Amino acid sequence: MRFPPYCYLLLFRFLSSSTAFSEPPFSLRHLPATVSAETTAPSAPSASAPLHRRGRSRTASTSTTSVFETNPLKSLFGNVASSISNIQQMGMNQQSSELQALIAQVLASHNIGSWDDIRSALRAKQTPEETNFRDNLSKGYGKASPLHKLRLFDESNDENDVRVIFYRDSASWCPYCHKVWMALEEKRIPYRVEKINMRCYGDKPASFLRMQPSGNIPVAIIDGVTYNQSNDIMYALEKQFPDHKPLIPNDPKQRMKAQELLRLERTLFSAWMSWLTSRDSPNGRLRDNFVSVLNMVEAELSSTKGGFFLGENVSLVDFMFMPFLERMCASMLYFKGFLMRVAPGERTNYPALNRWFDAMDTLESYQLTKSDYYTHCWDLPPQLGGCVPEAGSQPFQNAINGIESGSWHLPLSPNNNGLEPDWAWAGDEDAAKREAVERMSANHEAIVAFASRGAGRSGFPRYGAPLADPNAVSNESVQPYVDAALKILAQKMLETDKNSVDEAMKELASVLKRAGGDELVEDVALSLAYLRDRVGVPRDMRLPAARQLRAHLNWARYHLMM
Ligand SMILES: N[C@@H](CCC(=O)N[C@@H](CS)C(=O)NCC(=O)O)C(=O)O
Ligand SMILES: *[C@@H]1O[C@H](CO)[C@@H](O)[C@H](O)[C@H]1NC(C)=O
Ligand SMILES: *[C@@H]1O[C@H](CO)[C@@H](O)[C@H](O)[C@H]1NC(C)=O
Ligand SMILES: *[C@@H]1O[C@H](CO)[C@@H](O)[C@H](O)[C@H]1NC(C)=O
Ligand SMILES: *[C@@H]1O[C@H](CO)[C@@H](O)[C@H](O)[C@H]1NC(C)=O
Repeated sequence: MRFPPYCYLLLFRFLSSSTAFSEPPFSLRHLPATVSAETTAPSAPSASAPLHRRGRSRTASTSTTSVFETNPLKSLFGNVASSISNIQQMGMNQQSSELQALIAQVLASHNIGSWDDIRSALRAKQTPEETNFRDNLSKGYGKASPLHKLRLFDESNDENDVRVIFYRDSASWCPYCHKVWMALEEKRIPYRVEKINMRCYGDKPASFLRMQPSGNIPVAIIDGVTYNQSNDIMYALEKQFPDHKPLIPNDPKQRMKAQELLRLERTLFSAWMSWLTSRDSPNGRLRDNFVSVLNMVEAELSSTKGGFFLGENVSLVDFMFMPFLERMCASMLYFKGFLMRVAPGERTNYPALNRWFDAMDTLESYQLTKSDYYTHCWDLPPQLGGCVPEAGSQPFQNAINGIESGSWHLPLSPNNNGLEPDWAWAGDEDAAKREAVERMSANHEAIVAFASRGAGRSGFPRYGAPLADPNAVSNESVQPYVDAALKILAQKMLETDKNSVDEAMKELASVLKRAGGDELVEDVALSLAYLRDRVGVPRDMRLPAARQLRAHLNWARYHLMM
């Protein structure tokens, strides 16, 4: 069975939308959405955004909270309590500035300062590599990051050496961009990045459409020549950069083998697509077909010496398989309950495949581009026009969506309870928290405005990706409170004295509740959930940092709503 290229299915579906761009929080570009795990766990990502305020039931109340009454630190800010009753009689502006003064007092009483203070505290804990991150980013140096716009690798290159402009998708969702990105990094070819939206979450600049009328990504301009297909780009890089690490073997026998494996890759792709996008027949024909092709891949990998498809050296074949195998691991588990990659030490029918994943995990070129299951399970359906969940997959969906305890709740369970291996190479828990605080504090204004869409309005027109809503309207009135909650959260991620930070969050809740009732507290909590569901990997941060941030956002919501 032949399938149209991945992503291709929806090509014409969103052609007519045209809207203004929205500001992205973490990266300097768009923040398209991923998902919600909030309301009911949707059995499959649907086009409706689970989390926006319209239709939500609200219970307005200004009653005193018991938390406030029983707060052990009450005396510390007793004057806060007494001033609140007056606030309710004030005009809107005065009310919010009074409230903000009270919140400032809460923060000050727990030694929580400005975002600049948070960055100083972060700096004191960073490793030298972390401290240089932003500086190297602007120069194009250091370990690769999705935030690089210019990539020079190190001082041996300067801007005049750049011969490649690489157009890839803003959200790092597109598998065809993924393989080109890894090849550029593995070969250490200097390049410049232009981020282009996919149709399912935004619009494309006219200048890009003039160059590539189909709108498809990736595109690369190499020495002034435009290449508009991922494979053409990969082969052009091999040809035009002979002094860089070769990804195509010289040996004719190995070349033949590579051709054969690339055909197998397409066969696997088709088997995956067929099953993922349909309900299997009662006799499990689609599953059987997928498993039999996967077994062929397993056999190939178990017959090579060394971790990669062609043996000890990584090649183009590995980079062609990787984007799809990564997406298979995520989607087959989520939609079909079919586990391909296991946690270290677990039994599997695919030991060679698991060794290959481990080998790929050692490559910086892969580490940089690696996504997580959650991001993929919500980025695939809009690209494919839907994926079909099968009976029995619900528990896996819950675990991936962060609903299961320990998946996005503190303390985090290792390897998400065995379903998704941790990224040991990304450092320990504290490193993960520092990464999350670094990304938040570097772009806090945009992040706060973005999160506060959770208490605002959804936009028009809508886009295909669930919760990608570039025209959504942020609720400005909750922004100062969301900002305060995120500062407390950042402090918690850096802090050793956790009790004080927990108290700070409870006191914030009390003050908000006194002044604005349950509705205000709920709006702040909704904003935090909105952000939680839209942390994308690798676009915003790596998986360990994303899990920490998602779990700390849940911690904050818990203390607010308690
Ligand atoms: N055969 C093309 C396929 C590229 C492709 O299908 N790209 C998709 C994204 S994965 C695309 O740009 N779709 C338009 C869009 O989503 O905006 C290649 O290998 O480069
Ligand atoms: C910054 O880049 C230089 C040059 O590549 C490198 O020596 C240094 O380790 C990098 N620092 C970080 C934080 O990556
Ligand atoms: C790529 O460019 C060629 C030549 O300009 C054009 O014919 C083709 O339609 C383009 N392909 C895509 C996918 O845009
Ligand atoms: C792997 O790459 C190294 C370094 O480029 C090379 O010396 C070696 O011969 C390669 N191995 C194989 C099996 O091609
Ligand atoms: C913004 O949030 C405030 C505070 O909760 C709420 O009263 C108001 O209705 C919200 N505005 C919009 C446009 O949703």
